Amino acid sequence: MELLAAELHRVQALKFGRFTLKSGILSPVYFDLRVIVSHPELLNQVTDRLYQTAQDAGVQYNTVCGVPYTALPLATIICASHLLPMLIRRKEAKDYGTKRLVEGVITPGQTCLIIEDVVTSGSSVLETAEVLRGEGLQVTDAIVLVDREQGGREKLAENGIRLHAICTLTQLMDVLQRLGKVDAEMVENVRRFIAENKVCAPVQTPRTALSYSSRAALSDIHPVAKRLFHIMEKKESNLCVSADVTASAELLQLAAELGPSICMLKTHVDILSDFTPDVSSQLRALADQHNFLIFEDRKFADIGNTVKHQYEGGIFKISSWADVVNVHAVPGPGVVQGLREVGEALGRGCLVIAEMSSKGSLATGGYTKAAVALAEEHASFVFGFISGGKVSERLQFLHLTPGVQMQPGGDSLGQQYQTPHDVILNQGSDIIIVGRGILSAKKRPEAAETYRRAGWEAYMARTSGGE
Ligand code: 5BU
Repeated sequence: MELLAAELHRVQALKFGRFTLKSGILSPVYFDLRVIVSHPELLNQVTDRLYQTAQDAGVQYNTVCGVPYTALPLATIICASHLLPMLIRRKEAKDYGTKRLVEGVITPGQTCLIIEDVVTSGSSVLETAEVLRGEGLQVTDAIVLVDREQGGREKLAENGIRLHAICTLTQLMDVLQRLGKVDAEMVENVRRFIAENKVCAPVQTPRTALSYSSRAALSDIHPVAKRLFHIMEKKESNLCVSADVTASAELLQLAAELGPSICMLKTHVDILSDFTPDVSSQLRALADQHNFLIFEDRKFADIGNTVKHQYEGGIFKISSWADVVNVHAVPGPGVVQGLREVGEALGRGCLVIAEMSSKGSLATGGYTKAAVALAEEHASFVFGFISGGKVSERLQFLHLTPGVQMQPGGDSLGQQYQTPHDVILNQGSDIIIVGRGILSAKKRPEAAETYRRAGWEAYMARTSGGE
């Protein structure tokens, strides 16, 4: 420990002074472990200790992944020395396109050990864990060189990850003081800094910090989800407008005017008083022109054979123009299977209603859990949920939330509203569905832009939680 501390100090992998951290707080100590690649003996020493720490803790794992970028060489050395298969996580935030998020052979169900240099709040480790979990791997443990003791251990524990550190910042300071490398005043400064700057981890972290485009690149992503994630990122919009109007001309006007601001338009085609097949073709053309998806909020809830006809036939022929429909879980798997027989070949997708925004809704608790299980069992056709917030850990699933207005509240018939900020940032949902909040505004395009910006800002705040 003394040798390691002295070496880290000698190569200036830790520095003392006044440093502004990424979070904006002023710290008396700063770690820059990138330099250790220039000191091969130290590099070997660090990687030996990391490996040994995992061994001593009895951690069971099949593969190893370093948090990019500093820990990449650390993981590489550990894997090469101990003949362990490694995985590499890509960090680029955008433009994944066809690139994979994780390189190497992934065997779903296997356990991957995470290696990191320094843990502060734990969010970097968590982000890598989310990606690995999204690929079907288990993540149970992370090994780090230094734990800065600022809440990372607790935050990781809440997310099912045990943190094992070679040393804590406090231990490191004690050793450096014994070695005469730092004085008592500096030790006290750092002690006070640690005590005063615990990053308060929320009790639960329901949201994902992963970007929409990163999620589009996950394996097993549903083609409709992939398209939607790309549209959202491109248009900087997680807004779905609920076009609850009764005249076809008004519906088409809404689609044309709000098209540039939205990622999706939600319809209730059966409330139109003057529907003709021409309306759906014109709507389809507008969706293609403005690059948004059409979601017919039909809430299918019958036996498979009946919903199949309701989806494909009648006067509305929903499957011929709607990219997305939704189902109640009440009938059991048959409702999804029936729709899938029609929709899958057409490249359509389906959402399961896991929760409802209305007061007294029965879609709670055990029902919600069963709805999530139904979606998971039919992920070849289902790509997400209607819910008040995040209900599934599967990152490939989207969560869409209705009952959104700028002010919390409700209407006289039981509708209940949350704000865009609540829905995206606190509840961990992906898309806000807004009807009257926009429809009742004098200038609908401006109101839509206001909601688009609010939803996007909440998303940006959610994804920028780096260390
Ligand atoms: P509003 O005007 O923003 O309250 O409209 C909400 C829309 O979302 C409306 O079309 C409802 O039918 C739809 N909705 C909902 O409000 N709550 C739900 O749980 C579900 C759908 Br599912």
